[in-house]
Amino acid sequence: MTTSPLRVAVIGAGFMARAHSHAWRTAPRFFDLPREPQLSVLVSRDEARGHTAARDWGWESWSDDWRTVVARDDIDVVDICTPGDTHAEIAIAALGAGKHVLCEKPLANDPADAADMVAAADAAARQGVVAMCGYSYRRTPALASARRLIAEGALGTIRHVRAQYLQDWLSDADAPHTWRLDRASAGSGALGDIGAHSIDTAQWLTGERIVGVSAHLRTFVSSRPRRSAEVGLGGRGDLDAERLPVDVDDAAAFIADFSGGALGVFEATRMALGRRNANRIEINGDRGSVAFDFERMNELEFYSDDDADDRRGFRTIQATDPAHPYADAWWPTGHGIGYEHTFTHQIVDFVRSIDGTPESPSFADAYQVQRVLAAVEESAGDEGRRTRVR
Ligand code: SOE
Repeated sequence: MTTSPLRVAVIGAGFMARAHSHAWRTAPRFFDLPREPQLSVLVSRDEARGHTAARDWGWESWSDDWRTVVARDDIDVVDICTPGDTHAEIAIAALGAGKHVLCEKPLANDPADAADMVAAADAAARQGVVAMCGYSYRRTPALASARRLIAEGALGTIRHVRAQYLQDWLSDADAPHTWRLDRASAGSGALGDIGAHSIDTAQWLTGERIVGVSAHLRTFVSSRPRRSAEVGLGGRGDLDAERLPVDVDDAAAFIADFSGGALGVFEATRMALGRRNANRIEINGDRGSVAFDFERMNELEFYSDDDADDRRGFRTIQATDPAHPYADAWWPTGHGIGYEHTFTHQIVDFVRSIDGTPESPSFADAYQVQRVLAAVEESAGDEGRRTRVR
């Protein structure tokens, strides 16, 4: 085992780069890692932002040129936290230069780019290089436990998958425009931004693939004020500012056929007032059910039909118990973890995959999600016609 530090470059200086920066710093402090991450360089096109982000988030240096950085001999990992339209170019260059790559979701903006990324990852894998996609919710202890229950057969044959990802940061028609509302940058709207998480989670939990969909997409607000300052999600734009067109979906709804015969119902929206980050999934089998809501991320609801007649009912499993994946590294039972911990767990798994544990989700797994997203768009463009995932 090598003990040399893992020299990391993060590309981006937004919300996700911040979450990843925190995770890179925290992971080695709470988990045993085969290699110690070194926060070498943060890359941002914006000088002021790059400087500040690098300083505040603990990076040794800042650069405005990702091409130079991914070619450097003293960088081992490239962590891509930029909008989707840049993922393929950066990832393919980094993998070609022999760097391990962690890439934010969705993998790309369309299946063609994602396929090119899979090819680059396959070629790099032959040299021992790892490529992983950042579907961070897989690292929620309660969901990882749900997966274990399903794999053990506790739910029996899966019949229903009911997934909703509900946010409300775009409910205000004057919330400012962002790259997440621009098709060229983001690929799609709620569908690719948050629906992609639900698709990944559902396929990963059940071990089944979505093979067909019937979908509707809706855009409720077709223009928004240009943002005057860098804000987080939502807020209110300047009403005197120029309005920019929104060319992505605000909401997506689709029915899905799973490879094992299960029936899925999916909904993704950033306009469900009062639902801030309700990433929910319920799965029903012929022996039991699980239900999860990220707004109560430390709990998992479980129903078992094997229970005695007078005990039947959903029980709430406390996923903070050390028996759950990742949980033993943190606080005493009941003390809870939050959103940022999922990213810390993602870094732990990524670093361990560099040391030989198979990466998950691989670029190939993320490509499958991309194909489902494409099928949803195709179906919605054809009035919801049932469409095969190709
Ligand atoms: C915005 O909808 C967003 O930041 C997503 O892009 C993330 O993937 C999700 O984790 C939280 O919400």
